[in-house]
Formats: sequence, structure tokens, C-alpha cells
Amino acid sequence: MSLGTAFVTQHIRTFPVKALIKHFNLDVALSNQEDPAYIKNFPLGKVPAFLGPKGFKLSEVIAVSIYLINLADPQSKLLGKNAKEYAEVLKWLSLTNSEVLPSLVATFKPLIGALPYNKKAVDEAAATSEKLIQVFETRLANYTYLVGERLTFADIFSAALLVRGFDHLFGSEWRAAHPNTFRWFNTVINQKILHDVFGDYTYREKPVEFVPPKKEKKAAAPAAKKEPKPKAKKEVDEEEEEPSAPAEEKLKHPLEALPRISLDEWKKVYSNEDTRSKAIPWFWENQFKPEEYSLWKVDFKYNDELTLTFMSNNLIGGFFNRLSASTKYLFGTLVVYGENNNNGITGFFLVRGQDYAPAFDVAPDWESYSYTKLDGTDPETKKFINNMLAWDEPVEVNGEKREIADGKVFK
Ligand SMILES: N[C@@H](CCC(=O)N[C@@H](CS)C(=O)NCC(=O)O)C(=O)O
Repeated sequence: MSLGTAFVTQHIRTFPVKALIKHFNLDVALSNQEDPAYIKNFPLGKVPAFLGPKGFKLSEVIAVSIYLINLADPQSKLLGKNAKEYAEVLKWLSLTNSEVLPSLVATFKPLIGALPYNKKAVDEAAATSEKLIQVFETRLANYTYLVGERLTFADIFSAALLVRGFDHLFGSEWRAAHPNTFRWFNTVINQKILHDVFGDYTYREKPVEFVPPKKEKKAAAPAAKKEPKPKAKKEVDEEEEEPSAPAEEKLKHPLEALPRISLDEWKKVYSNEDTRSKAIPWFWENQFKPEEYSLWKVDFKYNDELTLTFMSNNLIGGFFNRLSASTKYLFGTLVVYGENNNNGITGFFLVRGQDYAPAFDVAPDWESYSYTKLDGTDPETKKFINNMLAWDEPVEVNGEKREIADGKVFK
């Protein structure tokens, strides 16, 4: 008989549960937050959650995990070998779940634009994370694992949740400064139980950086409080002006070397003409020349961290602001598909040249997106791009049709 149903998503707290079910080969069905049984039984709308026979329901990841381990093997050493070790396992689970993960989230979400940015709050959260990580660093200086001398669920759970830190914040410098935590994480994330759910883990080089959206130039800067300048050399307020790069540096961009079909005319056509009847045919006839331009599907890597659709759209807006140095080399659209608390970001870009990196790496958050080269002669690809220009059909994501909720055009 089935042991029950676990409700899981791409949220990080559901990974330990997915890992346990697979590891112990438990007869537990997997379902999601759209399941009517989930909606009926879990009013907080949080994952993971578990529904067993006879109406037994459980939420809170620690409770669900311990229940599953006990179902699989009441003697499991994953929970420690005695009462003291069991208590220590619980201590690490609680510390990671209620202290470490929230402070990591409070650090990186504002940086990637998934929460409003406030420098003081981010700095404080980063300091709290560091203090907490030092608890790991100290323990792991003399021990291989968090509890006892063997792998326990404390390691599996904590490493799984720390993935979010490594995804966004823990670049090579951080790893060099936290050798014990890094060594331990790398050991644990490569254990079969976690490898089965995370695959090969790729470390990032640099932490994600916050870049403020570009300030809009003020039409008329209020001059009231300023001393009148002896000689009014310039009309614009000097503080508002961007320092201009030396001429030599301006010519350096590798993409400048390519022969150039400008994007300007296309951008006008797209803004002014009817999309399906005029702009799309124009794009394929006059703009997309495979010798000069390449097409890329662009997807946000952390859709599970998105909440409200308008915030996802703001995230796109921030990314586009930070890409503005590449306006000459790029045109594209990104859309938000789905609904609040269940949405994702996808779209396409036309990129000058055959490589995406030189055009995108001006935005510090460019690595939060994945880039897949598209074949402009493939009818399915054309259909996708045409819809990313017209936004009049649902997008297909993993075989499922998802409505477009919002979107932005980079031009
Ligand atoms: N205290 C709960 C927190 C669970 C939680 O906050 N889960 C997040 C994902 S990690 C969630 O479900 N958020 C609601 C949603 O986005 O649908 C636990 O430890 O299980």
C-alpha cells in the first residue's frame, strides 16, 4: 500500500524530502501545489508537505523528513546512534532551516532583484550568515561531518539548503576563506543521495552583485539649492552625467569588429508596425542574418524563487537596465509565464555575433540566466520566437501550456 503523497516543487526545502524518498525507494507519490488534496489540507500553502493514509497530514520539512526516515528504517543511523546524537542532528536541522537559510535568502534575493534592495539590510543579513557559517567552519575544522564521525541527515539536509548560498554567494574567494565548510559541502553534495537530486554541482566564480537600476536623467534638474556656477559650462547637472570612457576604450568592444547590420531599423519596425502581419515577416527577411546574428533562448535559472508575477517582471526590468551597455548588440524579449507563486521567466534574444557572453556579461546577474543557442531555420524555433514577439499564445514549458502574464522588451 502506498505510504502517502509528498507535495514538492523546485523550492530548496523540498529537496531533502525528494532525496529521502528516492534513497529509501519509498512508495510515496509525488505531487504539487496544484493538487486539490494539497489545497484542501495545507492552508499555509508551504512546501514540503505530506499526506498519509487515513487523513494523516504533516507539514514542516524537519517533521516530514524525520517521519520518512523512520518509516524507511526506524534504526537508521542517519538520525544518529544514540539520544545525544539524535538531539545534535535536530540541532543542525533547526539551525540550518530557521537561521541559515533565511539569512542567506535575505542576502541574495535583494541582490538578484527578487526582493526590494536595501543595502543596510543586505549587509546585516550577510553578517548574520557569516556568523552562522562560522559555526560550521569551527565544527568541521576537527570533524568530517556535523554529528559524530559518520554522515547523518544533519549533513544531507544542511548541504541541500546551503546549495542556495553556493548558487548565488559563495564564489571562489569565499570558498578559499571557508575551507572546512567547502570541503564538507563538496563531500556531501556528491553523496549519491544528494547527487541523485542535484546532479553534478557547478560552483560559481564570483558572488552575484547588486547593480542599481540606471538613474533616469532628469529633464530639468532642480537648481534652487545650488550656488550659481561662475561660468555655466554645461546645461546638465554634472552629478547626473555618466563619466565618459576614453575614446580608445569605447572602440574596444569585440562585437564592434563585426560588419554591421544595425538593430535600429528593426527596433522601429517592431515598435510601430503590427507585430504578426508586418514586424515578424520583416524580422526574418531583413534582420536575422545568421552570419551576423545568433538567436538564443534565455531562461531564468531560479524560477522556484519567484513569487508574485509583477516582481518577476521587475526582475526582468532590472536585468534589462543592467544590460543597457549592450543595447547596440542585443534585441530580445523576456516574458513571465504562469501566476503568482508559480511562474517562470523565458524568452529569446537576437545577439550580434555567434557568442552570447560578450553581449551579456556587462550585467552582473547574467549568470542567473541560461543561454541556449537556437536554430533560426527550425519551424518550432520560429514559432517560439514569433510568440515571444507577439505574446498572443501560451508558452510551452516542459510540455505544459502556460499563459503569459507579463513581459518586457529589450530594445
Ligand atoms: N517552516 C516551513 C517553511 C516552509 C517554506 O517556507 N517553504 C517555502 C519554500 S522553501 C514555500 O513553500 N513557500 C511558499 C510557496 O512559494 O509556495 C518548513 O520548515 O517546512
